[in-house]
Amino acid sequence: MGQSLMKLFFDNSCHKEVKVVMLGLDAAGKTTILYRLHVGEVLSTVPTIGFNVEKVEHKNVAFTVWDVGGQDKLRPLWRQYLSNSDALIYVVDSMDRDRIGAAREEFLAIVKDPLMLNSVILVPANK
Ligand SMILES: Nc1nc2c(ncn2[C@@H]2O[C@H](COP(=O)(O)OP(=O)(O)O)[C@@H](O)[C@H]2O)c(=O)[nH]1
Ligand SMILES: [Mg+2]
Repeated sequence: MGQSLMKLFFDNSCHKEVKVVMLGLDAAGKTTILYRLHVGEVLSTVPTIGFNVEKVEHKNVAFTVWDVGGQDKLRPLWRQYLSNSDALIYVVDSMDRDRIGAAREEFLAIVKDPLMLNSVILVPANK
């Protein structure tokens, strides 16, 4: 999946520095994906309070990836991370059928935001 993410960004961006924001409900797999991209392995994770941020270098492009906590009380803070972002990775846990509606609502709210106007959007169905 890492390779396909990189390909998407290369096809859509001519920046040398790319800001990527990763959102999605808690436990969707955002932090797992971040560290899979950053260190190339799956690490064990704990629920993210606040955010994790890592730089991922690939072919002279520096991706700064912001992984933002997804618990319901943290979701109102998501839009604060959107300014100057080039891409949104909205991670969905495709096995979490009970919350697929909530994941959809949060996604629709975030993509309506004017700060998203110039952003590439990727929605991986995880797990
Ligand atoms: N089976 C499976 N488990 C996953 C996958 N991605 C993440 N997880 C597990 O789901 C839980 C939540 O993952 P985490 O990355 O912390 O989710 P986050 O809250 O979105 O950051 C952890 O126990 C992960 O090991 C996946 O692709 N498949
Ligand atoms: Mg997390």
